[in-house]
Amino acid sequence: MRLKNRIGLLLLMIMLLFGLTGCQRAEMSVFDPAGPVAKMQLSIIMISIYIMSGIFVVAMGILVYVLIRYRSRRGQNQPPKQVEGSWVLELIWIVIPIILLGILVVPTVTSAFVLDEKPAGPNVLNVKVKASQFWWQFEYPDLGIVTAQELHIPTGTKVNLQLETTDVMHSFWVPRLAGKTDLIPGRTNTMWIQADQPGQFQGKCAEYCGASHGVMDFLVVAEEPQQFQAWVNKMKNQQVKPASELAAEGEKLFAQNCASCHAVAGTNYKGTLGPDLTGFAERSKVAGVLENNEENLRKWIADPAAIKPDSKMPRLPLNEKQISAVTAFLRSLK
Ligand code: HEC
Ligand SMILES: [Cu+2]
Repeated sequence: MRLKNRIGLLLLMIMLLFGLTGCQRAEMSVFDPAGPVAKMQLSIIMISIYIMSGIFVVAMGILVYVLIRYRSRRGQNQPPKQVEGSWVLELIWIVIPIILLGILVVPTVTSAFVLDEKPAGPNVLNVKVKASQFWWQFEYPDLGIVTAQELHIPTGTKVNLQLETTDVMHSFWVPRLAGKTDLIPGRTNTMWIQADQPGQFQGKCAEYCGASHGVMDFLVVAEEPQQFQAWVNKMKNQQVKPASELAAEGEKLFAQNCASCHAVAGTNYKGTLGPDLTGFAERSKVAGVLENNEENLRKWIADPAAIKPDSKMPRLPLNEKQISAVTAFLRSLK
């Protein structure tokens, strides 16, 4: 091999190695399922991986055998014996794929039916998921709660999701809980998820939807049923009392500048163009991507598009002091 080619090959291998390091992010791995839906889907993935690995090994084995056995040798100028129209060979490579496809089809179709069935019964939680560029709303119609970016669910419970979009196509994907389902303008798709253990599961929009598609993140927060109930009670009985003079000042600014788009339970701010901010201080992220602390919240309010390009939240004409006040108000929403 030429030196140039060798260097090229080496670089390619290093690149492939970097590719593998991507597998480290276990929080987004379908190979680490945390509920029955993801487990069922993983088992189908594993069957196809086993089948494909088997085919790969056999095909490569035959290839290597043929390469060695029939390679041209010194002093030999006749081509090897040619095979044509062999019934036996033809049958072998028709029948084997049919068998393999059969092995794949049975569990795939069975699981498709199981997953398609809408869970019913008193113990099922219903959630309406509404996606907008570039955020997620979660509404619990039976509980009278609306929240955003963080979907709270009780463990061991089937959660029925009704998926809708207010603008373009998006896709709801929480790799550790279930495969993707698209949200399509003008229609309602459904899926269900369940988390077996408490934990936080990273979700992502998986259908390109605009400049900030890559940061259209959300979290599924699975809690023990009692803890979930405590969260529900808290969300339903919000009493908004600004904790300080600064926060009270912030509330006034909020009413003037923000309430046309944002709602807060327990107040008369009812905007719906942006995420519901009830209990905002308890969320772990700002806009689904930044850690929820004072500094990041200020950054977000000062210039949303710097964090999420083309964000539908405008940059408002607030000075530093006013941003401090609004930030103090939002941080008092517990
Ligand atoms: C024109 C409507 C509009 C106005 C006015 C508006 N926002 Fe927003 N806001 C949005 C939208 C839309 C988003 C979601 C952006 C995204 O994540 O892409 C958002 C997101 C947010 C978030 C992140 C919420 C979350 O769930 O993490 C905060 C906090 C916020 N806005 C605060 C404010 C404050 C404070 C004001 C007033 C100073 C304000 N907004 C004014 C539309 C608006
Ligand atoms: Cu998207």
